[in-house]
Amino acid sequence: MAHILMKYGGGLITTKSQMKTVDRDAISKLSRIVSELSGLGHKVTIVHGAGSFGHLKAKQWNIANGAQEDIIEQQKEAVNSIREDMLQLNTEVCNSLSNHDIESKSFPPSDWARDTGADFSGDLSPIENCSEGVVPITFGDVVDCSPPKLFGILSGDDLMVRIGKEIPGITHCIFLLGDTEGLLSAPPSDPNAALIPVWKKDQEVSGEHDTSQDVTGGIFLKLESASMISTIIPNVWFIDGRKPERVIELLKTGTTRGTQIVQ
Ligand code: IP8
Repeated sequence: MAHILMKYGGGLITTKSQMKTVDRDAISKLSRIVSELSGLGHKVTIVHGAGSFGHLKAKQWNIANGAQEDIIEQQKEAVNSIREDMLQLNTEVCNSLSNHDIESKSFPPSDWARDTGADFSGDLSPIENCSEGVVPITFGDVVDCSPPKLFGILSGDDLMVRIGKEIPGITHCIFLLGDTEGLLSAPPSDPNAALIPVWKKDQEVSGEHDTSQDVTGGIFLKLESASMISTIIPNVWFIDGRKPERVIELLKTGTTRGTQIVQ
């Protein structure tokens, strides 16, 4: 039996550029795969990103850089509002799982995590000890931070690192991407971009980080996170989330189309 830690990219489950637009078809396809994996006897843990339920307001009020005296009141309002929006997106994911007869339990980071980056503080044991047959879910969120910052953005990629490294028994760690088949030799918009099937730390990539919509680190943070996880977990992959059946193929055959991250 495998234990698969999956991250649904925010750009996969929402339209990133349009405020709070959820992609229910993409989410439903993912739920079907989770149901199939459970049917095969595997355990699944899910982390999801924020997409347009988090990044746009966070960008507008500069939440990632913490409290700023001149706009603190608006920032506090934005923090509450982003947290509510994230709960709403999370409910979409959970409802879809439930429509596929999968029971899940959510762990919103604003309730249990503090500070940002992969060394954030927070107790992962409730996620680890979630009842058998129940899929634990957590997600990128606005978390409280020590002064002077007061608040900041904890990315789902940082949660992947900590869960991947600290919860024992995880065999596969999969980043499901919204706009690409894996890591490409050039940005996805470039027609000459080719899929890189295996990526090793320090191998150069020419990625792009769309700072107009993304307040966390884009593909570079994902690579760094995946590379850290691959020190512990053997099967770390970037896979096209629009074709989640590739996850089943990976589990059944040991390989699929995507990028494997190795040490
Ligand atoms: O999409 C970011 O999480 P990510 C969370 O996993 C917010 O990087 C609230 C912008």
